[in-house]
Amino acid sequence: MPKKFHVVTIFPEMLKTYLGYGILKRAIQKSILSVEIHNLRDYSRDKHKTVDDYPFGGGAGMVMKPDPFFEIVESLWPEKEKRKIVMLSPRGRLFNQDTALGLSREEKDIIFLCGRYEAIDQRVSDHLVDEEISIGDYILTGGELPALVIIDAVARLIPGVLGDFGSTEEESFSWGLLDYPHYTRPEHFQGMSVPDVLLSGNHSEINRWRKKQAIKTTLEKRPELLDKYLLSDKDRELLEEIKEDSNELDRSN
Ligand code: 4FV
Repeated sequence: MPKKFHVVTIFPEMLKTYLGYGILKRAIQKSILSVEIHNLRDYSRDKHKTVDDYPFGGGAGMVMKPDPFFEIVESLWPEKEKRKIVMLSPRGRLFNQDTALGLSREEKDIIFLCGRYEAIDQRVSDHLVDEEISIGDYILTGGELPALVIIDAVARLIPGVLGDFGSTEEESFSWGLLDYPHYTRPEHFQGMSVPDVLLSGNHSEINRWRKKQAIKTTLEKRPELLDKYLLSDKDRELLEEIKEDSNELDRSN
């Protein structure tokens, strides 16, 4: 059974474009993934297919009307137990790789409600939405990009999607840490070379170097992630080495 996403938007073409390329396009062609896009305007009952109106209480901008959202959900996904309705909004739970993993294991169809204008009428969130998700603390012009970000991050965790484009197994090697440095040909470029260990063919040494680099990079750039990361004894050994290396560096400077 393909992993089923639905996206409710007033700009369907915007999504079709992004989904028509690369790994996502291939996963959809191989029916590992299905993304159905629905135009909210088709569920607006007035002859002008209006989906927004002036805010009660005044104020700038327009608010999206509740009725087209209730109309599409009640007509396409009446069974609550078979659907998970996700509204993209800056008020939502902050999206991260763990959220992506959770959604990749979700059995229900995942339905994204994409807002435009100032906001969506609060009654949609109060009575229809199962979860609000934010992709970050900034304000966008619409929920379409957040929906694509989530579909992209979740899709690559579905077995068979990445195929030989990389593997999430390998990724889980340093799940929760920042990635280690990657190199490819040419070996020598403008006087810049590649760390010898990567040319050694010694895979346990290569894995050790990669894990050390992942811990070092995380310590330098996102130390708060390291606090959350469960260090093994071997990792603790690498962390000590990293600290010694930097003390040596300080001493030598
Ligand atoms: C957003 C975010 C976001 C708010 C009003 C769309 C905009 C406009 N969604 N993560 N950050 N949404 O900024 O998810 O309708």
